[in-house]
Amino acid sequence: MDGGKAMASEVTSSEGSSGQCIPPYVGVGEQCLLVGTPTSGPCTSPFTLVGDQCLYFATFAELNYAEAQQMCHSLDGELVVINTPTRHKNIVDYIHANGLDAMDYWIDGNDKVTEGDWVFSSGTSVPMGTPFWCATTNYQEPNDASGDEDCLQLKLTHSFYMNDYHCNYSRPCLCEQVQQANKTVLVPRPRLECPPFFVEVGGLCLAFMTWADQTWTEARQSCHGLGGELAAITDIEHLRAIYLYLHQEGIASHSFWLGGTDTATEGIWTWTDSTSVPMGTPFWGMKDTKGIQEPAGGTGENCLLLNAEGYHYFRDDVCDLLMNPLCLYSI
Ligand SMILES: [Ca+2]
Ligand SMILES: [Ca+2]
Ligand SMILES: [Ca+2]
Repeated sequence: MDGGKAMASEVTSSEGSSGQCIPPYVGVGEQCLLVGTPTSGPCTSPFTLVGDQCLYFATFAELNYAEAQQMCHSLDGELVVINTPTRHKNIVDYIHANGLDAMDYWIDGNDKVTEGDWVFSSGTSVPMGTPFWCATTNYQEPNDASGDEDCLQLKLTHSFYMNDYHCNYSRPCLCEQVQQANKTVLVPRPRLECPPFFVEVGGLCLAFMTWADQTWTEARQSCHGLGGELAAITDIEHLRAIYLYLHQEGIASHSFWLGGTDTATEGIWTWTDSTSVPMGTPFWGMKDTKGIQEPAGGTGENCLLLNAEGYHYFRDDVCDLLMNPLCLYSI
């Protein structure tokens, strides 16, 4: 794994209460580091050079296809495009050489629009047949099993040949750093101002950690691990931008912790920096249609949730519930 080293500026310790590193960080010696961070070369952290591609193996994450795409976007990447036999071979060799061979990986390609018409997210065609797709003497993938396999993966039990699979199943994924126009030349695109795992939404750098189901306190630690903080949303335009982004990226079934709490004084909602949480409409959702508005949970509900079931309005909920962190990186 490229030595497992990280650039000094990228070293961010992120230990949970158990003393273990919080994904995407992994333990290297006594430190928690981003995996595969290259010390040099054309790839930007946390991508690693594999053949002529800069790749990131998100081995820690169990994500459906849309979630996997969103994670890659948060790294200024996409799910990896495997469009030549050499790239396929390079990746499979790397998987075996680095002990990454215990799982399936989502890769770019789907036939959602027209059954049997496999396209990359760029719209170009996925190569069919040998030596890409799995085949036995009896059958060949893609087989659209159960009439419901529209997303592309490299499958462990198919020896990392291509397989069509159920888009809603949770699997790790393989991201590729998006390069400049000529994809055969490794010139990294200049990074947006947001660091890895953060994506620009409404002018903010936000990390939607769909792979972490955590209490509010654990979620805060995870945000700290990425160099951020549980998000404070004070501009209603930002809430609108988040709402649109969740639907655009297909992750609107997720609920996210924000940094608001009234644990210190019941009814007095503050962000983690002690500034006030805006109250009322249009931030907080309705509890019912008889005039009761959130927050309505009293002393039993002291943490601020963007609840999918509540259409991502502000709602108070039980701090020990397991939800996804929504982190903000302050530039
Ligand atoms: Ca299909
Ligand atoms: Ca299949
Ligand atoms: Ca409360």
